[in-house]
Amino acid sequence: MATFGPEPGLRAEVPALRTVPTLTMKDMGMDHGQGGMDHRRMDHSKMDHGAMGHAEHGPDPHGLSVQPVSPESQLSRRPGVANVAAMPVSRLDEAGIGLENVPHRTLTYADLRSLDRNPDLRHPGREVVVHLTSNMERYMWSFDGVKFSEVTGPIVFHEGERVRLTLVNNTMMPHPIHLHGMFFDVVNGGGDHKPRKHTIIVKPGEKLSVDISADHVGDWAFHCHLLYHMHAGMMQVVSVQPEGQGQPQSHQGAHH
Ligand SMILES: [Cu+2]
Repeated sequence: MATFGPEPGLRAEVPALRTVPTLTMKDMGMDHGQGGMDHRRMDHSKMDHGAMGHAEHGPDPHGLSVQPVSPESQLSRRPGVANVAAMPVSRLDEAGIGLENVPHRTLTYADLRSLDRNPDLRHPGREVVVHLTSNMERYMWSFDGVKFSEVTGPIVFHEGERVRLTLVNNTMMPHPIHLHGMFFDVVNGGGDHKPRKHTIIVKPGEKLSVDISADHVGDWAFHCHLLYHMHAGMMQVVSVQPEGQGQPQSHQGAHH
């Protein structure tokens, strides 16, 4: 045992370990019974299209065109995907696994506000959905069930667009997801003072969104910041393509 301190010889009482947390159905994205903001966001009318069909198809309530990088019908067939969360929920108002019943106050992502007004207040023009996927028994980690060494192309953003990135965690671990080069404006109810982050932890069974201003042209690393997961393949390239290249943003909604 070792003690860190500002001078040699200092000793302190070793704090008691927290109780080892037990994961639940909610951590498998199978929450059915709990109330809160999550259920108001569900579209029950589309549930019978199968797992996550409600999230993937057609315009969302804000009129965004939703563009899953990989439809969930393909997801579940991939060997790197042991579980597809049937009912992913927002967990922004939870402190995290193991902190549910601690006696002290805990801060959550829902509590965070930016001190400054957000620089880009546009509503996103489209939504890109990325699934966090795993087969833990085989130590396979990926986005959309495809490890980085096997992806066929980058996730494309267009210069100047405001894009909503929605992350769905189908695994039973929290993942700190990191994008280089641009901020995540966390969609947490903060209005024009959303917290701005480079890395956001997505809890098991959680679905969350961040808005991004794609204002830096180039190829940017996008990966889980647990580096073992990154090395196993939970990594992609976000390619911000210059204006005038590829499909202009204003036309994208027309194809849906
Ligand atoms: Cu990870």
